[in-house]
Amino acid sequence: MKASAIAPANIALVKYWGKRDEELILPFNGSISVTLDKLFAHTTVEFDERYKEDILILNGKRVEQSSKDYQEYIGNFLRKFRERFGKTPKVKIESVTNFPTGAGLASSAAGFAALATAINEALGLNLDKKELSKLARLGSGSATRSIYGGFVEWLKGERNDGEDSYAIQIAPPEHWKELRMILCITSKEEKKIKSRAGMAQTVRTSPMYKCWLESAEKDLEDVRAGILSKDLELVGKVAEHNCLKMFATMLTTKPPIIYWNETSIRLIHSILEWRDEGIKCYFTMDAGPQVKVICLEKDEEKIKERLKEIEGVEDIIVTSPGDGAKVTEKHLF
Ligand code: 2P0
Repeated sequence: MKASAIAPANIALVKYWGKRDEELILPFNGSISVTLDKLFAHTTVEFDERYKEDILILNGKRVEQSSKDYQEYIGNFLRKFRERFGKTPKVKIESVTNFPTGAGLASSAAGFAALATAINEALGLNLDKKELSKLARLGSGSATRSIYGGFVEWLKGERNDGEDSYAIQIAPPEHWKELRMILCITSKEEKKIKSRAGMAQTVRTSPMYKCWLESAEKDLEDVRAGILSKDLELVGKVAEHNCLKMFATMLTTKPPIIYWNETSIRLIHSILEWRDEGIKCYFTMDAGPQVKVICLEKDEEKIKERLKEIEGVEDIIVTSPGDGAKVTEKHLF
């Protein structure tokens, strides 16, 4: 009852921000993302009677069951998993990521997509991708989308039991392989407010939240169409506006949530200036200070060179659309 999986991070073009059900992790609005080809979580699970308790080791460090992080994420997920699929022996989970966690780079998306995929294999559950995406969703909303490669939509669903809230693939990675998402790392520190708490606070207190929901369907429609017709301008403009609308809701919560740092702002201004010069580039950001530049392969080098010049940029990672979660024979223990 041991298996391993590798799953990618994803970056949303139309964001998920706000839950209609916190237990089942059901969103108020649908979202669309690109699965990345360079950021991964690699996870091994083993269910065995010899373990006296569930064990989690994240990037080489034991996460104690008594910690808030454990209880809110893994503990909660394992409880929901066992309620749904029945009692199992205790499990040892070891996971490593090849990028900083908790800094707005979709580590929970990659982590829970890898965990769901590894559990499915270890226990021989034979879940198809749709069911796997629902299982990953019970761990973290954005993980729903990392099951698939390429361009992915998480359908919000209408039902209270969440059975119609899962991911579908809009197009495989090969459909638009020239698309680039350049990740500009402006800080590797863990953020102070996790997405989970941030979005709950937003739903509760931001007067802008209802505006956010009003335009979600239109943004989804435009980005879906833009992906299918490979229209960078349409996808870029709508993604950028969608991101800024999400930040408008964050900034207007009580107390305010401000994920940006000075380098984030510097990058935003630069990208807007470069666009005025005629370079086709757009930005998006998530619950953290990193800025992601959306562009095409032909402009990648030019933009990368300019990004290197910006004060405060610690690292630049160029990503393309990549594959979804998959089982691997390589075990971590
Ligand atoms: C997204 N984010 O669509 C949005 C944009 C952050 C900003 O999904 O509570 O870690 O585990 O469901 O998935 C981050 O939220 O939150 C996220 P939970 P999650 O990518």
